[in-house]
Amino acid sequence: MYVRVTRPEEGIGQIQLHRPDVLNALNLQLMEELVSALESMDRDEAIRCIILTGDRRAFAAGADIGEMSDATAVDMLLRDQFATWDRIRHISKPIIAAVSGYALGGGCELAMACDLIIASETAKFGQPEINIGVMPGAGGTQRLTRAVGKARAMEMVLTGNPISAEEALEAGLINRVVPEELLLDEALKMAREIAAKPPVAVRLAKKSVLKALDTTLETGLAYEQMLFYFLFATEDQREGMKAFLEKRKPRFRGR
Ligand code: CO8
Repeated sequence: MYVRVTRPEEGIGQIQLHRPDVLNALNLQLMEELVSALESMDRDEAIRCIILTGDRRAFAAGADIGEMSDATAVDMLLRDQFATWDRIRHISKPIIAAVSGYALGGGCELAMACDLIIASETAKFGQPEINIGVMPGAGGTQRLTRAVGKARAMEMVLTGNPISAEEALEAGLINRVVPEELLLDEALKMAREIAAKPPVAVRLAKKSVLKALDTTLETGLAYEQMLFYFLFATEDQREGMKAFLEKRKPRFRGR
């Protein structure tokens, strides 16, 4: 197994990439295991937020170069690895990437496919594919550009040079930077906070924010309004607003 699945606390699922010999290079098997684990947590009502992490040296140093080096275009097409990657987009629960060390190529793209990124001071984010004769293929030209803007994305993709955690923070790619030893604590803290919120509202709010990256303002606003109305069909809306008025803590049930 190349992923380790745990439940560090009630309501929180954690997946650790575990191919340390090759800096968690993302081969076909690892990706399949990862996406299956994400989907199984997505189906599990007891889990409300997911943490995805690597180890101290690497979140992931990219797709497995050995696995791709001899492939032809037709091999790649038939392998259709992106079908697996695309399944990550359909995970409805928030995923927090806790990144230490290298997040390069597919590793950076994987972090960007998550909803929030917390990095240790040692993290490095980059799209070095240009150095091995290709270009990003799993969102590196699209999500990165949306996150950091054209100037910085263009520089990262064309030079292949990585940026530090501090630079990534300043560019708006990630949410926060913490000392390495506090990385998982900080991810857990954020996950705990999200896990305490009403799950249906969390799920639809995630969907709506992602929609903003994908559509016009008019369509996005209409989409947001529909989801907002829908939440008035939930018990948690009643409970949340009633609790506020009664000056007590709400008890959300995910219904
Ligand atoms: N693939 C396979 N093996 C890798 C990878 C990788 N991406 N990265 C590191 N490794 C292996 C090394 O070969 C080495 O193995 P061994 O010990 O057997 O020689 C081991 O991990 C340790 O690596 P290094 O000795 O190189 O460690 P250093 O600390 O000297 O360097 C670096 C670390 C800078 C991260 C360096 O390993 C490196 O440059 N790695 C490659 C980074 C890269 O180019 N990533 C992009 C890959 S392409 C990609 O991600 C495209 C994504 C498209 C979507 C995916 C679906 C197809």
